[in-house]
Amino acid sequence: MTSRRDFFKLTGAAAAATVTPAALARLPEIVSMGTPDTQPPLPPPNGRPYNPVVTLNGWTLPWRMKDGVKEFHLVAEPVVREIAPGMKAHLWGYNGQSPGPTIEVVEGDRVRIFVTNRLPEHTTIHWHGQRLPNGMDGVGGLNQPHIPTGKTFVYEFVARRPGTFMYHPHADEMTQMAMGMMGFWVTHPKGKHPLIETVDRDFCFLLNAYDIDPGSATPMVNTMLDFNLWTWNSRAFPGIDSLNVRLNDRVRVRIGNLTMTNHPMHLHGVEFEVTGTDGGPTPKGSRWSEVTADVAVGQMRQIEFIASEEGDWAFHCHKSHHTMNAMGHATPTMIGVDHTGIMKKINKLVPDYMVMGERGMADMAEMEMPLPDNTLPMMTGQGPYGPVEMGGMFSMMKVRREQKRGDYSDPGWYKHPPGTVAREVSEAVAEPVRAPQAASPQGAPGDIEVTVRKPTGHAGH
Ligand SMILES: [Cu+2]
Repeated sequence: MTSRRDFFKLTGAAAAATVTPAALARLPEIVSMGTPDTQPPLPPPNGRPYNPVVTLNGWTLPWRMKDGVKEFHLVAEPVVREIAPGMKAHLWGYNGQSPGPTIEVVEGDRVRIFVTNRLPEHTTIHWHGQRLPNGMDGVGGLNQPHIPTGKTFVYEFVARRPGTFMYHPHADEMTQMAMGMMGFWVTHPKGKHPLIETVDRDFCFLLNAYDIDPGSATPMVNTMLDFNLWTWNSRAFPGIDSLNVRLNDRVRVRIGNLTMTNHPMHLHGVEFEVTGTDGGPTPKGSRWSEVTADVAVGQMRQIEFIASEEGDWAFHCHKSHHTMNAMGHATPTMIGVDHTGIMKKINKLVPDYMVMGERGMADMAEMEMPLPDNTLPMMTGQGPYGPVEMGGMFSMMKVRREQKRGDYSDPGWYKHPPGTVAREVSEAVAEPVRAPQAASPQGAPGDIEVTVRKPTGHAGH
């Protein structure tokens, strides 16, 4: 985190010219985060008690208590965000990162949020899902004038109902969200709530997506649907931290979707229930067990379960192209196409040329292919048994007997008890018994070879 002295250094002459020292003291200190690592939960130093959340590859914004009001200071600004080791993106965010810090308050708290705009264009903040006075809702032009570059606005309201919320601009929205401006908001219940369980671990993250050309660093902001980086809190696998829990912990995971498509979120190992949406906790009679919950555009879901099975359990979006990183979308399906003849001819002209995907795409996770600078491999990550062949919206929940209460550190790979891992068998495999071959439509008996080639170019996901 930057210190107060750093803050004065960062604000520079321009800010000092427009804001007097006395006015600066009236605003809460700006706290900034310099790393994309998951920060430990922030226990409340004052106010009503609660069990804090852990933001995946993120952090919670500290506040200042002033005359019984929780005061926060968000700074909208350009940031450099590491999407995964090997790739940094030039995004817009808040207080040094994208997404911005998580804001945690308690039902009934009066909150005052100062928003300083250090972007090259105007902005606002909309507090998604909150009950608040209309003039605090943050739709630029409709509820308030936009916050011009260099200016600070203040929002103030009471966090009236407990739940899972988010914040994002409602000004030049397509650009500003495509650049990474968003953050999580959790309002904890005051005291015991009949529909809200006390949990041992409470994780949160936002689903977001970028369109960044291989070899570049700035998202293309006019992209409507054809994004190529699918991220949780602006991180792609293997840059997404695992959710580390203790065996038999009650676990809550809160997920919000600020991409332009839906994400069926799938957890291996245990069943869960959806216990809340951005509308609040769900009635108990409406809950059922499932292992995949769709989070549609602009929606939030909180899922809950008992982590009763040890191991490293995959947790991912079930759209398989969302567990991949940037790739040429125009790659045709090459499975089953024999390139032997043509490769000899091409290699005479281009010695290093290789064909991708002849036996499926798994080769790509192992191939030592030169990539443009600042580009993630399409499928990557190493597990204890080899390449994981994933990217994008993929992580793991690591459930361990020996994980300490309150310890969120990565316990390493699961050590499977002997005899509990799928393994090779040595017996010979017999040929299958097939029905007699039918004649082809032309009347000639024998194999019917079908070559499928997907059309290149497409719209929509
Ligand atoms: Cu998805």
